[in-house]
Amino acid sequence: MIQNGLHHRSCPLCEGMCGITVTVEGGRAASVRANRQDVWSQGHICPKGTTLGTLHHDPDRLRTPMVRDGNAWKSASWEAAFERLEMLVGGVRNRHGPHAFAAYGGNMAGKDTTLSRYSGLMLATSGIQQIYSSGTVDQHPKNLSAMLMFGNEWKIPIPDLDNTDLFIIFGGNPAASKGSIFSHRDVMGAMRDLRARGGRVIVVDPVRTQTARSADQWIGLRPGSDAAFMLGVAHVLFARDAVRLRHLEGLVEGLESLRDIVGGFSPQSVAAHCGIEAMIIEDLAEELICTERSAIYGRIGTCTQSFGTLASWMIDVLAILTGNLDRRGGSMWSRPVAPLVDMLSMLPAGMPIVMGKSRVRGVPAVLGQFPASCMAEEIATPGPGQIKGLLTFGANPALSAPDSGRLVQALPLLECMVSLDNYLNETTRHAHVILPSPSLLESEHFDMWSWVFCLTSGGHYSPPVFPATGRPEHWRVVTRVGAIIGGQPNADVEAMDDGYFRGLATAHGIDEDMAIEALPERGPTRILDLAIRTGPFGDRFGTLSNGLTLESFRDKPDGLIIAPAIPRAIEGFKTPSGKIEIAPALILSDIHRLEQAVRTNDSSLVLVSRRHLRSLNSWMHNIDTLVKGKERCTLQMHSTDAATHGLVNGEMVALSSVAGEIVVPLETNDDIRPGVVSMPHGWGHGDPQTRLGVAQAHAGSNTNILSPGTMVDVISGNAVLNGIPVRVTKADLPSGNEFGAAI
Ligand SMILES: Nc1nc2c(c(=O)[nH]1)N[C@H]1C(S)=C(S)[C@@H](COP(=O)(O)OP(=O)(O)OC[C@H]3O[C@@H](n4cnc5c(=O)[nH]c(N)nc54)[C@H](O)[C@@H]3O)O[C@H]1N2
Ligand SMILES: Nc1nc2c(c(=O)[nH]1)N[C@H]1C(S)=C(S)[C@@H](COP(=O)(O)OP(=O)(O)OC[C@H]3O[C@@H](n4cnc5c(=O)[nH]c(N)nc54)[C@H](O)[C@@H]3O)O[C@H]1N2
Ligand code: SF4
Ligand SMILES: [Mo]
Repeated sequence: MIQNGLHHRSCPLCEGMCGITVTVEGGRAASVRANRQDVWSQGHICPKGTTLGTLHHDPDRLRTPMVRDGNAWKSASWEAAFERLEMLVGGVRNRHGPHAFAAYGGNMAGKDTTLSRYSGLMLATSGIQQIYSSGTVDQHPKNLSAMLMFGNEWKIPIPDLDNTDLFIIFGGNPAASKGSIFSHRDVMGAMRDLRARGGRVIVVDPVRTQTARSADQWIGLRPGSDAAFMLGVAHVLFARDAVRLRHLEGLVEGLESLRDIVGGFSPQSVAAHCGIEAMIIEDLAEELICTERSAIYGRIGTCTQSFGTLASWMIDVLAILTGNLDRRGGSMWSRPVAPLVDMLSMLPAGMPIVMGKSRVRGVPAVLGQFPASCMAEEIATPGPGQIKGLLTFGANPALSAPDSGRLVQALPLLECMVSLDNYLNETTRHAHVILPSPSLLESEHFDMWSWVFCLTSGGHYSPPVFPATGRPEHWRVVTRVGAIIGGQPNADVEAMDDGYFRGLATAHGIDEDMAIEALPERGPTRILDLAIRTGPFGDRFGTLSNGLTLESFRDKPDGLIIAPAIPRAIEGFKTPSGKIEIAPALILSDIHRLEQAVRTNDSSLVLVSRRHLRSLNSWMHNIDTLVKGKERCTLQMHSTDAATHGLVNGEMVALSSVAGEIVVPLETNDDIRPGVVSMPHGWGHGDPQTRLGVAQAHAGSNTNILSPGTMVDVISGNAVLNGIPVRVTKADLPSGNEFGAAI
């Protein structure tokens, strides 16, 4: 039954976790508005959140499974779709053995609540060993540095913006992204508050973004030079004898090794590589020394670049050297109410951090994942071990992954591709079977991921607004897909779910029989309840009085705030020394590559990426209100560079790299460092085989055709999407160029 009236929930689209109200009239979501009563967001919202109703009613959103015969798609019953999948999987397993399948999980795999809880079970039962994800096109370097420094890939320090005196952002633009690996109700508002109380904000970014324009200082460094920049800052701290571990004294291992490394990176020696005056580095160090509390934050610009792991590491190194880690007003660790992430690490216990070798390129899987940029070659290169079957879930690598031109050529070679996705888009059009999730308004939601990145412990349980009728429960679909790929098509999914739940309970020191008796109803809700009950504020199944259960959130439609973050170093670290490892050997092994780069000083024109408030990676471009208006998929270039190249604002230009070439409108602008150009990712919706009516009319160009698969951050394997050497010419000139790129 669809209930007309006002439904309170939280928006799942980004880490802002805004409280919203959905007004349902006549069975339709008539409007979505900010919920001023929401205890977390207090009325904050952005244009994307207001479109959740439009998204639900989008006629292109898939409501039934789809199966493909040649180029013809037809809607199928769930049983028919599973049968087709079973047949295709059987063929792949017979011809190529049980290990010919790979999986690629994307951004929506974390936000589709059921998928986020069941993808671990699905992957485990599928027996898939080659796991890829958008993680290696995103935060993998930060996962690696957190694992090596603090013993847990998700133990990522979060800036305590509300209590700091100095906020420094490297490579993040919360004005567009709303914050990432940093959940805050309103980052820009908190920056204003900080400045109003006499604090300072510094933004380090090759582009003078809206965030940079709202700061006290913009440092427009060269892309990829953050690690050298921060080593220069650390050099000054050591040289002035200003390293102050404060409360971390005795908890840090490797300080002497760090001191030795840092000695080689004086501000003068790195300034040319960073493309700024040495004095800027010295002044920043000075400001860190003189400021009581500082919070340093790095995001996608520090990860998806040539020295992603070194830059991610140095952010936390500077926090340690100034005594600002694990301290109010510095950077702290969260205490999520429902810490599912601890349960579902991609790296099973006991597995080495770096393991195996990819077949074609010979690179290791880091933290259990092969680099996304390897996937095209693993599909396209014949020989034993070639990928013949692919499972994608909540991902659109045809637009989002590096070298996407090659990937799109490789996908048709697959003998079986199944996608858990809600659209027939640039990736899923290559699938043989697409299995849709319920819409976001047909799903329950509790943002287990975003609270992990939040220095407030709290929660918000949102029951579905609309019933997901005429389909099996989503968890059954996800579990069954894993079983089919694993060669057990007739497996009992209920028994699998019970087994999974028992395993999770045991892992948390809870008696499994007692847990299953207490929570007999199968599905994602009981996993959430288990996570809350075994979390830091949980009731441990009645053992702790006043502890939380899911019930505590059910009658709190405006959410529940529990507590602020507290220092956690005292809990210890699962590192080899049991302390914070400030100079992990694996990270130091990459210093030599940085030293070489610092000496080389490349002066090519380079491409970086950007985001926009009204867009979400590749997939919200099918909503008219978000794409209408001024063209957003443009190449931004400094006006002096445009003049040098003989180009004018608004004209079409050909943009090429070693990987390929695209044509895009030019937008000149003086808020970008000369020598750097910027493009948004996620566009390029021109493929007529997709079913995205609105997006096709606002197609744009796919910047990832230009991201070479060979450009990776060496130790993490993460894609380099920023700092790509490119050439820009008038679009009507012959396209052959020094890179030998093909269109
Ligand atoms: N050049 C460049 N490339 C980038 C980036 C960049 O900055 N520059 N950023 C990178 C980053 S940080 C990321 S995270 C990746 C994202 O990479 P991906 O995760 O591969 O891409 P998305 O566009 O987020 O795709 C989400 C998919 O989920 C589907 N979907 C929507 N709703 C649902 C749902 O409810 N359930 C399911 N199962 N699916 C749903 C959509 O149709 C879409 O196919 O892109 C990366 N690519
Ligand atoms: N509206 C909106 N919100 C989103 C998303 C979205 O697509 N749209 N995507 C979500 C996802 S998946 C993610 S991961 C987050 C990302 O969140 P953010 O990291 O805040 O996202 P961006 O806006 O891409 O900001 C990256 C910045 O890094 C800069 N940069 C590029 N190269 C370098 C470099 O070498 N060094 C430095 N210091 N800076 C550099 C770019 O110029 C850009 O301003 O956003 C999330 N939120
Ligand atoms: S800021 Fe993020 S959570 Fe808030 S409405 Fe926008 S997309 Fe949703
Ligand atoms: Mo991301």
